[in-house]
Amino acid sequence: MGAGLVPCAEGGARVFHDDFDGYALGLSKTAFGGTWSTGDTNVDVIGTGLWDLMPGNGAYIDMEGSGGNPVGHLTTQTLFQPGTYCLRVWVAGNHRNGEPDTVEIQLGSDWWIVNRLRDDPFEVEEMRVTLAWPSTIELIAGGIGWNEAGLLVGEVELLALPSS
Ligand SMILES: [Ca+2]
Ligand SMILES: [Ca+2]
Ligand SMILES: [Ca+2]
Repeated sequence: MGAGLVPCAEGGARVFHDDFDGYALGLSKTAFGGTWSTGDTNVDVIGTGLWDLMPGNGAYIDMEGSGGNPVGHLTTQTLFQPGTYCLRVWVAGNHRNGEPDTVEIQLGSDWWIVNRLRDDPFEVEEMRVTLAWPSTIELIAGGIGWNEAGLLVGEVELLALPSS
């Protein structure tokens, strides 16, 4: 089940961060320099100079890619070890149409579904997660009517929290 939005404690050591600015812009991207895998899906890396729907955010992800199987599914290639974490993901509306897109965020046995309206700016979602076994972060496009215009993901951050 979804763990719900339990606010994270302040502090913690950053163990993962990606603002997507380090990748070349392009449509139907499947290669992320060993940081993410996309399975048999693709996503778009857009931003300054290519479909810049949210100026001022460098590069970011359109979770519905282009052509092929554009229902994006990003998985970190890093396994995070058992412990307590704060996962933060910045998500914005698709900025193109009014269809109800979502992105499902998973870490270990916890998951939650993020909704955004078309014109919503990047806003952070955060969740405190305790991992019982090594796990990846996964971001999965969802909603109705996959039309190659998905929610936008601007940044992902994982903080390791002190065990209490
Ligand atoms: Ca960025
Ligand atoms: Ca797209
Ligand atoms: Ca869509």
